Amino acid sequence: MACSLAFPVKAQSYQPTEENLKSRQEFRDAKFGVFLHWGLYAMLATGEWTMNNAKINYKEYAKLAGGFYPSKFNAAEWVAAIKASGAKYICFTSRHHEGFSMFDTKYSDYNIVDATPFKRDVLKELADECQKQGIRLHLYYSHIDWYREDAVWGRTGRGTGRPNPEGDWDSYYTFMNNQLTELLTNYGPIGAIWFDGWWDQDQNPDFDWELPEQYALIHRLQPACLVGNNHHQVPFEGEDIQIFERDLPGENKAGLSGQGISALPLETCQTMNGMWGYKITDQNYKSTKELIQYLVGAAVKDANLLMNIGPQPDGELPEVAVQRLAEMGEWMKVYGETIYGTRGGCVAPHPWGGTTQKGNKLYVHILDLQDKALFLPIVGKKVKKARYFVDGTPVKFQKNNEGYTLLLNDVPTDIDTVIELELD
Ligand code: FHN
Repeated sequence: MACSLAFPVKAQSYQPTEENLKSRQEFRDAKFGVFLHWGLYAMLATGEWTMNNAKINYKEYAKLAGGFYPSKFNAAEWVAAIKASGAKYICFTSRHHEGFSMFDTKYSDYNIVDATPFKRDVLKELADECQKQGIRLHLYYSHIDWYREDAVWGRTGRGTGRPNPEGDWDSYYTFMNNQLTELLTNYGPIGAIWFDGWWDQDQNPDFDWELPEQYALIHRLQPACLVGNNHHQVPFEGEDIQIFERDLPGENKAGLSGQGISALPLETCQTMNGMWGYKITDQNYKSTKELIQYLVGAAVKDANLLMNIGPQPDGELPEVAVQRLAEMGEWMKVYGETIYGTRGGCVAPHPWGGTTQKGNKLYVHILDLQDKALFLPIVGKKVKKARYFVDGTPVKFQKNNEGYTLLLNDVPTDIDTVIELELD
């Protein structure tokens, strides 16, 4: 259905199961998720890379855990606030590059239950609440670890004082797989495992992350669980979704997304302000209009938006973020039908916006148009009716050899003026 250029992933021996294929479709239907970057770094309030950037010694950094007591953490409130936005899934950082596990793991004491006075398995609380409130849970999992001595050094985390650059790959790989087994055994259905950090070894092309075996483990434990890897490359064998960072598929403003677009379900992750982890000085939140337009921009490119929030060290979501979520939710209540369950429409994205499509309905999303006429290159299909989605007011249109021109009543000024076309 999508008109955007897509080329298939190279022939693969990985055969996704029926459950997995179903899960991919559900993922594509969902369109909107919320990313949560939460770890010890929230306490430093300068983003999730502080340990690396400030070259903090790993043993000193670990002392943060002794003071981590997010007294206001309330999973029910998080999930309710996120659900109110219309998001259909939450992706939570189970363990980020700092190496601290935000869940109860028996494979390292450096975790929220054993190493903090809080002693609560926040992931368990979140997972239970997601089940209760009916929203999917995805888990971010870092391949990088700036704390563990067995983690092989890559190009980051070199200043954290660990003694052995060689690490011990077998030990670290076993540790990761043990943790993944816990994550996929103890927390109910997990919608996706979202890996990050492959790129840490991009200056060492012979490095083998042994991904196929790891991916197979995930698919064995939960066949419906999607595997994604934020490696900034075209998807590898065994992956179920393709991730883009800070750019919509086909764009590369942030410099991390030059890769081609595969035929797998697509997801773009983006920050709500400018940072992933909590940064106290970053109040530069995108406006509700920008966020909605980004979500629509993703949908017309047949991609999901995974929008990030960095929870505070006290366990609350930042107030501005909660407000943005609520405002996005208000918009989704009205326009969700033109987003959820759609695919990129048969008119490719243009600078004015783009289209989503469901059955014979083509939704024209006009984001930026300084005109009352809009030409749509629709050929081989007949437009039967056109109307403003919001109130059903008919829209006049003219046909010529190259397509159809919509004749709008006014120059569009809404965040997204949606015209619903009924196709033959
Ligand atoms: O290094 C991480 C970063 O902290 C954050 O998690 C983002 C999210 O896409 N991924 C990495 C950078 O590519």
